[in-house]
Amino acid sequence: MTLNPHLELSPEVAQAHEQGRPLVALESTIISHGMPYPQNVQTAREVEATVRAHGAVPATIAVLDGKIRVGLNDAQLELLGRSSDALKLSRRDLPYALVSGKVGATTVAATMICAHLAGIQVFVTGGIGGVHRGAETSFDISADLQELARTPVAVVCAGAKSILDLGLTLEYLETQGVPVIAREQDEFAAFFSRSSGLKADFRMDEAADQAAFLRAKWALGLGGGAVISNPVPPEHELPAALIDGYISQALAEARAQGISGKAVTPYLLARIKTLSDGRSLATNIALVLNNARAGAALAAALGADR
Ligand code: PSU
Ligand code: MN
Repeated sequence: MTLNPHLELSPEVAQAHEQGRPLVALESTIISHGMPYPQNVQTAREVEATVRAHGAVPATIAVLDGKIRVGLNDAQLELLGRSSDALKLSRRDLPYALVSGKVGATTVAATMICAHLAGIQVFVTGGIGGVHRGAETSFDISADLQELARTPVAVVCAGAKSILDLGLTLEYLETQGVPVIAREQDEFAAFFSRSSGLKADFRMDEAADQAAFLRAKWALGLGGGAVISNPVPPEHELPAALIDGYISQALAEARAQGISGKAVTPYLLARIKTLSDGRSLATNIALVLNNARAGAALAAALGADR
């Protein structure tokens, strides 16, 4: 495979590629916009270590110095974690980040694009973007959903936050032909809580079954990705009633302040963290680590049959 000239693989990722070892992509917006410093950098390192401990090679993705970096070293993770002006990159923003030379953190959408360019089929994150509450007037629907429809990468996540309208998010994914596969339970996971009250499309607990599904999907030429919903471990779950109160308050504040566009999600995440006195952050970290285990297993299962 010839590598796209805008990509730069780290030595670890390049070697894994040559040896045909399973790779797991990781996003960087969760570092720059999703969590505060220094927990963001610590978590990024722990997630990478967890992927390695479970038999796969981590590839955290960001745009630095005009290159799409696939696999970041310690200094690069630290730079992203400390940066207060990193760009939040979705599909539309990637070329700008390359030509401007600015520091850019990739969202789910942009990470999927870069992972696919690098030949990586599995991507682990915390939660995906989705259809926002009130989208019928704001039109705020994350570009993550369109990306799932077009780019062939499986996204392992703890569902989506109920800052979003989860029912509409599932409807949108259905329309776009994106399968939602649930682990451990029949329901789509609700990020801080296991239960969303909404059924996922399929239940597959085993990585081997998820891998077989993906192979069949791609062999049919259907393209696009899939959502693998992995609920937060029960001991780290936050009660839905508690978190719902914080979410309502954060949403009301965002509306009152006229926050719009790509600033909405980072604003809500930061407010919920403050309102919950840091409890949301502890849950967020626990669920990402849990997703790293499931994602490494899936990458290994997919790789085993290449
Ligand atoms: N949801 C989270 N944490 C996050 C994000 C979403 O629980 O960090 C980030 C991801 O990078 C996701 C992006 O791709 O926010 C979605 O932003 P928007 O809603 O503006 O599309
Ligand atoms: Mn949006």
